[in-house]
Amino acid sequence: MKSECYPFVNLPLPYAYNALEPYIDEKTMRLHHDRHLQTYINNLNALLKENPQLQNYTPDQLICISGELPCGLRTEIRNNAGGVFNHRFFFAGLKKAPSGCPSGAFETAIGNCYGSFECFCDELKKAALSVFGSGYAWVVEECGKIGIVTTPNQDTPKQYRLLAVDVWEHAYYLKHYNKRADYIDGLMNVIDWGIVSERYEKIHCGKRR
Ligand code: MN3
Repeated sequence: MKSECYPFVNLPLPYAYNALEPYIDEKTMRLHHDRHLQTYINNLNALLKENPQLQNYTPDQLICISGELPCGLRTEIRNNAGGVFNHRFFFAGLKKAPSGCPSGAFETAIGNCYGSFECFCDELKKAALSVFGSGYAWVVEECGKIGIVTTPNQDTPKQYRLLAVDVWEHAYYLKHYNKRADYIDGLMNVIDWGIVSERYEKIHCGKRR
C-alpha cells in the first residue's frame, strides 16, 4: 500500500492518549508517539530522501533488506525503519482495559507451549525484565510454536511477530522511574490479546506478513 511507504506519516494512535490509564499515563503516550516515534519517522524520511531507490519499501521491507545495504546505510536504516515498525506494532497491540484474553488457535498454542496463560505471562514478564538496556520483548511464532524472544535497540526478530513489548526507559520512566517491573505488570492489563490472537490466526490462513 502506497501510504505505508515514503514519505512516512505518523498515523494517529488507534485509541486516545489517555485510553491506557492508569496503566500507561497520557503524558508518556503523548511523548512516546508524538516525539519518539515521530523522530524515527523524520529520520527515516530524511534517509530515504537521500536514497530514492529505497522509497518504495515499507518499514518492514526495509528491515528485511537492510543487511544487503552498504555499511554506512545499513545500521541507520535498521535502527530507524525498526523504530517505525516496532513502535507501530507495539502501539497496535495495546488497548483500553479490560483488554481480553487469547482465543482460538492462539489460546490452544499457548496451552500446548506453556501449559497455561498464566505461565506464558510469567515468561513474557521475565523476558521483558531480562533485556539489558534498551530493547523489546516479543511474542513470536515459528513452525507452529509460540516463542518469546528479546531484541536489543530497535532490532526486530526474524520470526513471525505476534506482539512487541517496548522496554526502552522512555516507555515508562515518567510514571515508574526505573521500575521496569511495575511498568510490565501494568502493561499486562492493556495488551490486546484479541489482536494477538488474530495475528496468529492469519498464519493459519497462510497470510504471512
Ligand atoms: Mn519506544
